[in-house]
Amino acid sequence: MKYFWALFFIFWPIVAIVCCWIAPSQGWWFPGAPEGKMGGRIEDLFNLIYVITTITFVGTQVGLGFVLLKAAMKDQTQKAWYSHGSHSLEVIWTIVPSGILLFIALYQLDTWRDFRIQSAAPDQVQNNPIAVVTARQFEWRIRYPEPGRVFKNKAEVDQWVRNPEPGDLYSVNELHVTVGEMVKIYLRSEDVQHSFFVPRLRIKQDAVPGMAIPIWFETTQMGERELLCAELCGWGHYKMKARIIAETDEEHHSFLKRLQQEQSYDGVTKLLLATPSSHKKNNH
Ligand SMILES: [Cu+2]
Repeated sequence: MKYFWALFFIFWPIVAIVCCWIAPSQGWWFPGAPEGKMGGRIEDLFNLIYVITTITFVGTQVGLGFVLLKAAMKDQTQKAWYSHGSHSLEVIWTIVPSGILLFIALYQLDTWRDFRIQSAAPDQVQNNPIAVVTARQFEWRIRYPEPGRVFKNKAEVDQWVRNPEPGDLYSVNELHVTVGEMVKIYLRSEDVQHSFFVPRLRIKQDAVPGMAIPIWFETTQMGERELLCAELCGWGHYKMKARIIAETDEEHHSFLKRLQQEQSYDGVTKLLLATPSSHKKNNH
């Protein structure tokens, strides 16, 4: 029992080292390699912080285990000795973490700018949003501008983001984008706080009620990738799974066209057109 706590606290850093070592290769953090340039840069930052926290956790646990082990090995008849703290130690463990945090804050500035600062967004997406994505309990509602809609300036974009227009097109839990192209969406929430998380792209952004937050990203591969909600937003949080579908320019146009046809369909015309042939069938 003398050595129990010492061994207990030495055991956990060993588990931590093993887990941290195998986690990236096992895909425990992210599914597969990051997609796009931005995905790679975000993953690099993630890995940097991951290494720092691993070293800190293991370091402090080893320190704790060492102190406990030293105490357990001591002559048990000795009187206890009380410390009233150490000034120099306090200074060291205040300055070192502050320095590390300051380093992370400065080191990530470039990525933050390219990913978050509106004026740094590429020209082609400045006044060219492809959709407004509105999170609500418990789904993602997507509103595309009418095909061919051109926004003259930022004020017009802001106006459109907040006020739907008659020609807008809608879909649920399926965001279509053009592959290989930087696209910009506006993120909104209808009720509580949600979080737009695309693991493959390494993008995560909160959807905050009352705000319309622009984000831009690029897909490099055709096909589907998951879009999840990363903020516990209520009992049905687990259901907020959607897809981002990257397709060619042509496919994207025909998708919007199809959506437009479906939504402008009056519910009668097709039926009337279909009647003569069905009559024929019946006569046979
Ligand atoms: Cu949610």
